[in-house]
Amino acid sequence: MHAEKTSESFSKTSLDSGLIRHDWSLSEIGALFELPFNDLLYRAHGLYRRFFDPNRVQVSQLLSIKTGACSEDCAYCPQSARYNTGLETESLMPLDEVIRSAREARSQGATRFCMGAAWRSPKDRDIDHVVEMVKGVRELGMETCVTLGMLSDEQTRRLKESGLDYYNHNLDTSAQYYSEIISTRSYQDRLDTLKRVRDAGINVCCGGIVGMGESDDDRAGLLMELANLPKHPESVPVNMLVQVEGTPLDGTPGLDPLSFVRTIAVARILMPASWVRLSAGRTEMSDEMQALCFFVGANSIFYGDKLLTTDNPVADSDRRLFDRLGLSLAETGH
Ligand code: SAM
Ligand code: DTB
Ligand code: SF4
Repeated sequence: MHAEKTSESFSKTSLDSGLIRHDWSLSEIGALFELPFNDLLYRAHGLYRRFFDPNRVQVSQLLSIKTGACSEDCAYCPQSARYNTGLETESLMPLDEVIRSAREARSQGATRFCMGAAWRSPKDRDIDHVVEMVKGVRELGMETCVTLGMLSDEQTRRLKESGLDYYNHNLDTSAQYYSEIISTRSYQDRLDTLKRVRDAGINVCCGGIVGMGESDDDRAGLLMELANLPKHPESVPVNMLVQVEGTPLDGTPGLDPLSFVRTIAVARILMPASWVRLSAGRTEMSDEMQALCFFVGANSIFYGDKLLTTDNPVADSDRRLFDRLGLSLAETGH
């Protein structure tokens, strides 16, 4: 697969600023979710075409640079020290291993390398190491993203200075449902970190997880929070819960695949110029379901056989899927 810059004519000149709104109400979003399926698909796809080439998908690769033993209690997460998931913990990965992994990801077609650490928040000396990783990956000509938990002003400034392109920090769910999932940090803590990242001039990658037993209103509420941020996140990862044995959410009844497709479609309508990523959970999705997600506006995926600690479709099967759907690789050009 061959990466090409997304054409300006798709991403900029046809941009109709009236379609970029930050004042969505829950009832308006609820009404979108309740549209007849075909009407929703038609609306999302039409808007998608105004902002993007619908046949190009951006590809990011993840690497866990510090694994497990996390102090937080996120009920979905295999890396929390509170749950017995059998995960092997690993301390911060040496720089040369990170660079080797990024080089390998680049050779497979990934254009962005996302490094994740199982921290509540990094220590200042951790940032020294992450800065070196960001610089090294950038030297390979890849976009960089890190997800390290909550940041202080000074840490955010240092990451910006290192040349970091994106910071991933998810809201995870609606403000209402949040306390069912996490008790060790608040929704406001997350919004504060997002504001720091935005104010520092780093691109924001922010989304959430569905399939955690939340209601339709909660999915609408999550998308409302994202769309009503002062600026839409440049990247919006929509994760389907990966159920991991030992976590409190293991055994949660699965979400109807068509409700997942609806969530992607509504995300596309609310944030028409953002890159919407079909993120965790693809190993449980059929090719047909993923094809529908690409149709309604998903235009980014995680590539490679591992997410952070759980499985992802192998690169070969994604290449076959892209070929069958006539999709090719895009770069975001932010
Ligand atoms: N520890 C940092 C934090 O929480 O901000 C960064 C890493 S954390 C693993 C990054 C994100 O991965 C979480 O916010 C969550 O949205 C997602 N995630 C974690 N476990 C998941 C799971 N089992 N299924 C789907 N998404 C998951
Ligand atoms: C995001 O929204 N999803 C990614 C990335 N951002 C860091 C993480 C998914 C993790 C899935 C569970 C695991 O592999 O540990
Ligand atoms: Fe820790 Fe992040 Fe997992 Fe929460 S999501 S337990 S903060 S690694």
